[in-house]
Order: sequence, then structure tokens, then C-alpha cells
Amino acid sequence: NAEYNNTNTPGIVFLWVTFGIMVISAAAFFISAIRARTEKIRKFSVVNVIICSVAATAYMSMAYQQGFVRKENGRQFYYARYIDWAITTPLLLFELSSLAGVGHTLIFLALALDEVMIITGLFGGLSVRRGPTWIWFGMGCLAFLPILYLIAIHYRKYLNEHTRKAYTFQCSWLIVLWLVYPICWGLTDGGYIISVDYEHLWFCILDVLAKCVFGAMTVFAFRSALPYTEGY
Ligand code: RET
Repeated sequence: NAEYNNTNTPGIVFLWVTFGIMVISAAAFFISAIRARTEKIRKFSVVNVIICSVAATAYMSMAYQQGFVRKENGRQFYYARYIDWAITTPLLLFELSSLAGVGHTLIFLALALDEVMIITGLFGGLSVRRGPTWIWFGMGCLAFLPILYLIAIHYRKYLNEHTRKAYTFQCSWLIVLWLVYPICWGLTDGGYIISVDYEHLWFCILDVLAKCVFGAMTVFAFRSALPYTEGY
């Protein structure tokens, strides 16, 4: 059924609104980067400029009804999301890792696992046969588990009295939101349970919370903790 498998007016509106939110957020983080008084605050601001600009690009491509392929079952598959996630989720993990003050080697490990998670989601979503779809999904979840272990448990060893509160909040926020993504994936690209318009709605809400709000918390709400983060 065409309405269910395609983006209709509501979906287009969600996509343009989210595009606008990403552009405004990128501009706010840019101003924060220019005005930052310490290099650490500037670093966190710049990471968020990149995250929101990349997301804005993906949202524009989807709002213009590009950035998708049509699967053999007739449903639109928006690969633009995965280009966005492949670039922005490592940056979000880099941001959280920098807040914890862990070294480059552990950051590298988290980012590599994150890439595996996103790319398996892409191949799972592209697959039309049901078997491979869920095998890919399982593999993505397998990559997600060690990421959760690293940020929820291992990274805590690196915290100091100044960063502990900020990290605990940001880490909890990230984990709660990131756990919703695979569920949403199961209902959309994986299981086709909900329509493409609702797919956009839920991913728009998640992306604004996981990128703009997450970044604003780090850069604005927890600004005073940033100079105390370890590393360069
Ligand atoms: C997939 C499917 C494979 C299994 C898992 C997934 C997790 C995705 C996540 C995405 C997070 C995206 C964010 C985007 C923008 O801010 C790829 C859906 C575990 C956690 C935070």
C-alpha cells in the first residue's frame, strides 16, 4: 500500500522541521566554538558543529525525497540515515569519551565497534530476505554490547570529581536514547511494522534528543566541567 510504504506530507514536514533544528543547532555550536575561552570548550563545541551539520545534510536529502532506495517489497529504505549515523555516532562517542577523559586507544576501540554496529544495521535494512535481516541485526547488537560495557562501566574509572556528575548524566542520557534506536529499527527498516511517515517522526525525535539536546547539555549545561576533562 502506497501510503504506508512512502513518505507523505506529514513525513516531509517532520524531515524539514528536523533539518531546521539541525541548522540552528549547528549555528549555536559554531558561535560557542568561536567565543570559547578555553580550547577544551572549543573542542566540544566543534564536535557538535560537525554532528549537526552532517545531520542537516542527511535530513535535507530525505526531505527532498532523495537518499532512499526502494526495496523489492515496495517500501522506501532511507540509506541517508546510515551515512549520517556512520559519521555522527562515532563523534557522539568521541564526545562522551572525551568527557570521561579516556585515552585514544579505548576511544578507537569504541568507535570501531560503533562502525560495525551501524554498518550491520545498513546491511540488515537493505536485505529483503528475512533471515539475513535479523542475523545482521543480531550482529549489530553484539557490537553494541561492548560499547555499553565500556561507557557504563569501564570509562567510570577515569572520572574525576569535576567530571563525574556531567559524565553520569550524559552517559545515562545516551544509553537510554541509543537503546531505543534498535527497537525503532525493528519496527521500521527491519520489521516494517510502522509506516514510513511514523518512521520519520520517531527518528526525528530521537535524533534531536541524541544530537542537539545531548550536545547542548555537554557544551552549555556542563560547560564548567569541560576544562577538567583529561586529554588534549
Ligand atoms: C541498529 C541496527 C543494528 C543493531 C543496533 C542498531 C543501533 C543503532 C544505534 C543508533 C544510534 C544512532 C544515533 C544517531 C544520531 O544521533 C544500527 C539500528 C544496535 C544505537 C545516536
